[in-house]
Amino acid sequence: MAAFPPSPRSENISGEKNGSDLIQKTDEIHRETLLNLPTGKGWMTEHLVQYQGFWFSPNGLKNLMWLHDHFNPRPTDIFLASFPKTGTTWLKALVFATVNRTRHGFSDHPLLTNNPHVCFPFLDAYLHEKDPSFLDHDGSPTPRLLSTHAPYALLPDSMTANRRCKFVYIYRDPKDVLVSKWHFLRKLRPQELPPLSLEEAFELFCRGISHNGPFWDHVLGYWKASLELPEKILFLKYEDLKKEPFVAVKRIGEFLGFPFSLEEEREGVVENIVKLCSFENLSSLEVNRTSIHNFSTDILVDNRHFFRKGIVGDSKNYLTAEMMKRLDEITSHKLSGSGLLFHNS
Ligand code: PAP
Repeated sequence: MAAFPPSPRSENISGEKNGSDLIQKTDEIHRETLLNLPTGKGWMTEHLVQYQGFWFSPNGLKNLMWLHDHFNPRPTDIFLASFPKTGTTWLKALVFATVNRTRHGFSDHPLLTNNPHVCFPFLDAYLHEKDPSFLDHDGSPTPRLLSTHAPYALLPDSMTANRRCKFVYIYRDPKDVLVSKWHFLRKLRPQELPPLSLEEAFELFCRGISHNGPFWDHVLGYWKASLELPEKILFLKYEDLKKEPFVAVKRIGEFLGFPFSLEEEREGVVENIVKLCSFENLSSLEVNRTSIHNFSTDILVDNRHFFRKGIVGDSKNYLTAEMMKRLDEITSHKLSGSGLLFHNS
């Protein structure tokens, strides 16, 4: 599917060396698209823009355009896809630890001194500021682990049509997603903008005006693709990971082509991964309590903000019964007939 208007950028600029030239030219090419889009109220920026039914921050959409223009997936790439605040940080840690378990010992593991977002970079938060060739020359071991919040329908064909690249997707009860997102973005919202109340955030979320939203369309896009391509997309639920993390880790290993041997299971390797990546462990590490993650020049996040409570059902402490009911109704309506359920039990 052609998600973005064709542009001559790849042919014209691929030979140029200077990253800022590349950025400027891509900006010029896409400026018209960006200027003419519908806008809605932003959570962290003044507004979000709507493109092909989905909402993005203006820079978020530019990043997606960059992905289309410059990203060359490798057949061995592993992508983690998610709607924001559905468990990305946790799943990054679990996948990184699973795939690289023969490279790193548990006593001096990279996840003990690096936030999971460092070990497993975001595609969408880097490209528009950098010479994209950094992805091809970063020396990262195979398989590359890369993540995206982009909706499935707007990913470049090179990522979706390549049968060998694998995706792991995580979803979560939207009531908890909304509350998690509101807490998180409230901390990142610039002081120049008036605060965003939970009631306002709720209305925006229900109307789908949320980064990479509507939430339900995002989930359904990956859900349908996972039904069509079960060997390419593993569909996971945050609540299931909380309930049975050992089962989830074994499934992840099997799906990605790194199955756990009986010997590894006997030696407790799965347990060690689950323990290493647990909320209690990750959130107590020095790096996740005191350091800052630099996604781009305009997005700096205290690592501790990625670890709030990490529990199921916290939304009931913030949303009224009426709000919960309305969100549940939207969810049942949107997902009816899809075969996807959101029960937490
Ligand atoms: P992102 O989109 O900004 O990367 P993401 O990691 O998807 O955020 O979601 C953050 C949520 O996952 C937080 O949920 P909460 O606000 O309801 O608490 C965060 O606490 C939770 N989380 C982070 N790490 C873990 C973990 N190891 N286990 C369980 N939940 C976790």
